[in-house]
Amino acid sequence: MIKTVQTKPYTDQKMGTAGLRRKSKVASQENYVENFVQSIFDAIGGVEGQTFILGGDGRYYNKVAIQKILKMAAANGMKKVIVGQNGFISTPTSSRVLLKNKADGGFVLTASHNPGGPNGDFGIKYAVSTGGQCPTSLSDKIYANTLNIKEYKILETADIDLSKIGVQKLGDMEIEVIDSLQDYVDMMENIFDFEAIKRLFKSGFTFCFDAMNAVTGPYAQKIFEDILGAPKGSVVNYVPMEDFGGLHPDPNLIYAKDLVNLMWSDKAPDMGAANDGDGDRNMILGKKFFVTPSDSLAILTDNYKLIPAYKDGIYGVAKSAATSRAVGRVAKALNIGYYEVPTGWKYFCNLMDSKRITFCGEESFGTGSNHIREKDGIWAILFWLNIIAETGKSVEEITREHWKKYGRSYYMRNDYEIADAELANKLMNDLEGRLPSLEGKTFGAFKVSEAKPFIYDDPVDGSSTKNGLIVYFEDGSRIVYRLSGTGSSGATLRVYLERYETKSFNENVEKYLEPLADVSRQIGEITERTGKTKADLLT
Ligand code: G16
Repeated sequence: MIKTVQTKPYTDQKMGTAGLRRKSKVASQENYVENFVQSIFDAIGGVEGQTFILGGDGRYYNKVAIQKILKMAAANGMKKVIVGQNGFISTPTSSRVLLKNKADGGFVLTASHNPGGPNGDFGIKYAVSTGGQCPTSLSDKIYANTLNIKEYKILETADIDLSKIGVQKLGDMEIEVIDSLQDYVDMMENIFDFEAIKRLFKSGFTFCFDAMNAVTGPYAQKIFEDILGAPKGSVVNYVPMEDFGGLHPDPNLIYAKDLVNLMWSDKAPDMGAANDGDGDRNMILGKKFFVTPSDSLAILTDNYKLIPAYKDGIYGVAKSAATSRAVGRVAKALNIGYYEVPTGWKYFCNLMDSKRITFCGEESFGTGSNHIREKDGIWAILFWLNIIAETGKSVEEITREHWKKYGRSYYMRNDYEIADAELANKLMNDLEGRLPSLEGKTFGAFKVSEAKPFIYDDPVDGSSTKNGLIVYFEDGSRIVYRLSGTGSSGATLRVYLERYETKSFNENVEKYLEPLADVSRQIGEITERTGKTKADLLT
């Protein structure tokens, strides 16, 4: 029976950089998920006759929310929902399944790289029919709906069994439970040279993939171990858990600690890699060697000819403004299009749809191509394995050769956790006001050449977005300031530092960037306003 439930609005359901992310305790309040989902259905003019994709990264509250969404979809007249078996689907796979089935939309229940569990975070990523996250114009409409919502519709029925592959009915709606792994594997086989990678593993190449107890474990075991022949045990932390076994599933040098320790030990395999909660982020490591995501994007782009799916040519490449400019140098050398966009994968999607770019990436450990409309962690790792298989060179050799050819962008992100979001907003607003007065001023060894907000005019839909503030220096260095859009409480001030070198390659990145970090605190008045003399997290 369809039930119309009276509800009261929540005022905090505005989406951030990638959907809605909140503490699990907040998201599990009465009608919280229901309000948000009904607001989406209403914002797109109802979902009657539509098909959606549904699944999540397996974190706490996924199971409950999936059942709610299925029952609401049925009550709102949806025709069909395609669900990952047991409710699991990675973000890249969801985008793939959405595009393949020409579906109208999709939900991935995840807070991405944020911790999970009752005391962790929960989230909902909402994608539209293009396979990418919903545009800002639509998320604004959804937010307005959440502020005015009075009722939602839900089917009163028992929970649905999502363990068996196949089709079942919920009221008049069809639910198809799929093996999302197979779909994803087929796609990867069509992009990369699996035979070459198999030969690489056969020759004794060693590898460790840390799934961080999150959604990509089963994908990784199947692809790397079962199909490509990496030795059993190469994939670790492969069982998805509701709280990620206490891990913070963010693939960086700080949170993927066990993998980092292994790669810096005498037992290090030839390559190490990790993904995040929902499988769209990646980290690449060699023996005692870290590849920054910015360099990784540049290296993949420079080697596109080695990959079967791209060997005949690529359109162009894009990066977020905060990402280092390494890939810009490659784009120039290859004479392909090059774009800088605000932070957020959705900004790449128009460029992909209009065939302006093939590859894109961000400093926040996201890399991808136009095979889907999300970043793709396993794709990036397979790309590296394919390059290694073709060149016979190690992760470190490939990266050092790249620096030799193009010079090196020394790059780091400094994060300051600021509990009082108001204080953080004021810091940014005041800094923006001071930008014009900075031009021509000298801070230590750095003279400001230009200082301005980053403004992106989308060449496809004509929209204009402001995201972050950039200070350029005469020696080619840069500082970018912006507030994170993926936190669940307070604010995180991100300060991105970049210096460019063509000759001697100083190995201690943190030390080399320290003078610029000092300047960033001075210019941003960070210490004065927050009391912090150094960042809480360096990545
Ligand atoms: C999300 C977006 C990314 C973006 C990142 C930035 O990643 O999908 O495009 O780069 O957020 O986060 P912040 O605003 O905190 O810097 P994910 O992996 O969390 O979905």
